[in-house]
Amino acid sequence: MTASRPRVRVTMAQAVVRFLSQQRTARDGREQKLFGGVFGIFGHGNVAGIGEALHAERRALPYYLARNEQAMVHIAAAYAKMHNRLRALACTSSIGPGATNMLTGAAGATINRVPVLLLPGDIFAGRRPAPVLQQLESSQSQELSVNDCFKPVSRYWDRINRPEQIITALPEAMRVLTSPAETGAVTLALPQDVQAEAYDYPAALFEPRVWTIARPRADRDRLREAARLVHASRRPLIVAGGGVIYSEATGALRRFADATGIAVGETQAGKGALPDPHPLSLGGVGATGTRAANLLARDADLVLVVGSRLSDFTTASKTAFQHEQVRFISINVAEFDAAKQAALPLVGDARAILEELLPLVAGYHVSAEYTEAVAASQSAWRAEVDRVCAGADAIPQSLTPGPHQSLTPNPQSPLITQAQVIGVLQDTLAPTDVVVCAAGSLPGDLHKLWRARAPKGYHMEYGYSCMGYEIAGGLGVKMAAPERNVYVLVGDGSYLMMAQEIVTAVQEGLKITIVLLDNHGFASIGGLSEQVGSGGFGTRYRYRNPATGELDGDVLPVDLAANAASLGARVCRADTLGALREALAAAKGDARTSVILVPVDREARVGGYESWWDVPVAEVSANRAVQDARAAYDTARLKERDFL
Ligand SMILES: Cc1ncc(C[n+]2csc(CCOP(=O)(O)OP(=O)(O)O)c2C)c(N)n1
Ligand SMILES: [Mg+2]
Repeated sequence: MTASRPRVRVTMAQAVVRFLSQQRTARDGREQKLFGGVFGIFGHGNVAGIGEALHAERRALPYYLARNEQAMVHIAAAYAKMHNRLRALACTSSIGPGATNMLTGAAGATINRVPVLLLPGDIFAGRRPAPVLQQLESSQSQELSVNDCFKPVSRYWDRINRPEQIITALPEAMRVLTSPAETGAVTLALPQDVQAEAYDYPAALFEPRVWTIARPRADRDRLREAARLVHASRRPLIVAGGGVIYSEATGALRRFADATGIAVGETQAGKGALPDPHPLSLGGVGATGTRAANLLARDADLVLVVGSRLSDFTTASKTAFQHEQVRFISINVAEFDAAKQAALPLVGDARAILEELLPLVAGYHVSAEYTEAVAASQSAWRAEVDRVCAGADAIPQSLTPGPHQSLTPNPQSPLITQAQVIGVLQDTLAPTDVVVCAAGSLPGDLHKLWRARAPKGYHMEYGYSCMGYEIAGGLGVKMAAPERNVYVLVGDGSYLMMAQEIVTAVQEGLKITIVLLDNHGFASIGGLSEQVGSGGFGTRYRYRNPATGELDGDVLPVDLAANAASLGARVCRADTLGALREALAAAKGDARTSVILVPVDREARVGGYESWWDVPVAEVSANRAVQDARAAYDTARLKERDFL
């Protein structure tokens, strides 16, 4: 009987590519192709197998060349995030360094719970020519390769040692990729000899297949218990995470907040869950939160968490919630996340559960006093944002000018502050525009100051906060939403880690606008270093004059504008807010990718607001500043709670 079922003789790599081109996802009756394409960098580990297959199928599954394998995984992660995890990109690499370059991206995707499919080449399954170029050898096992490093950073990992293994491996890989609860990096290591091997695959493997994304509902008894907790609460707070946005639950959240009067604080991934302006929107919550959100969090007796992993930044290292009897209800598609902080777990889809909970809390509304307090703290916070964005915290520039003053053309006039730049962007950008960011001092400043006016306008990678994500991430966002203007906000440190994908933007005709905030160093970590008593050690650049051999200031003879121009970007420099506005207008009117270099003051930081972050300080040290920092740390840590 089996013999009569149609079979197709293709190589393993051809089978993988054909299969991927036929996968679709559907949610709420809307269907789309799962894979928007494949990014890749070829080497001997994938050029003949996957490379040949992609060439043959290039119309069904477009191929894109990137500059660095880490970056291509960031591109894929940003693409999937922008598509609310309904679409993805695959990434193919050679064996060895090409593969391990993808590890950082894989970890980032898994931690952020966004789907990326990684197809690293692998050493010969047949082993005959071993050790091949770039092969890791082990005296204990011939089974090991560098691709084993992907295991802890992948939600599904497999190595295809025989061509027929993909018949079961590929559906499993798709199940995990398209599961909102399990998704992350999925790695299929493809030995280079097996990629090229032919097999009689069942034709059914290449039929179109639709993966429906369900909206699972919560347990009824738990829902009733949750409603009881809401009814009994006097000072509740909603913490909205990325799950609200992925589930397209922003409308349901707004209806829930409007009906109950409960105010909403947002995590980094959840920013825009209750778009600004809204009378119950408190902005960011936690270590980089607003005073408005953090004061309400401090006194909340009930916290309704929706779609959040409750990272240390969200909980201010478990100091954010100080009410003695505080209870948590956690709506999350992953049971693992829903159970955190001893929450009453409502496991399932954010939108479905908010909709089901709403009628059960009918008749409940917070007190008039609560509503007034929220309104007052919201307007006080708005005033504070305006004050900070107007440059109120600007202080005279503190750079020690080196011999390269030409790079700091106007050392007499004070540098503008990062907060002022954020203020200009806030005024200039349309609600549908997207800001993309990941690491440095920008994420904290944006979490506090940015008013997200639409759910997909704020794209922050803050699960891994990976320096170098920004420009690559901007490309992924642009590929997912070509109709939007994409603004990448990046510090000089992050830029120098991974600027090369500007070339990929130029190659693909993808327009992004990169606002490069240059403060000559790692200002965020510099601030942290000062806080822990180490005086900013190792976080400033230093310039050793080759003529004298002496250290000579901390402005390097490095021209980031020329660097960006050399990569093909249209570049301009903005030293003043007026110049920044002009540069943004010019960038908008130009079809090319632009880099706007903005020198900013390193020391003019946006402060913290009723928040803390647990970074342990040396318990013993000869340094007085460290001793003082440790004493302050010991006091602050007393606020850390165990939620059992
Ligand atoms: C890949 C990576 N390495 C190290 C870090 C730790 N880190 C966080 S922010 C930062 C400095 C970022 O410098 P820059 O981009 O110039 O931003 P700034 O702090 O000056 O605002 C470092 C080293 C990180 N987040 N990611
Ligand atoms: Mg910097």
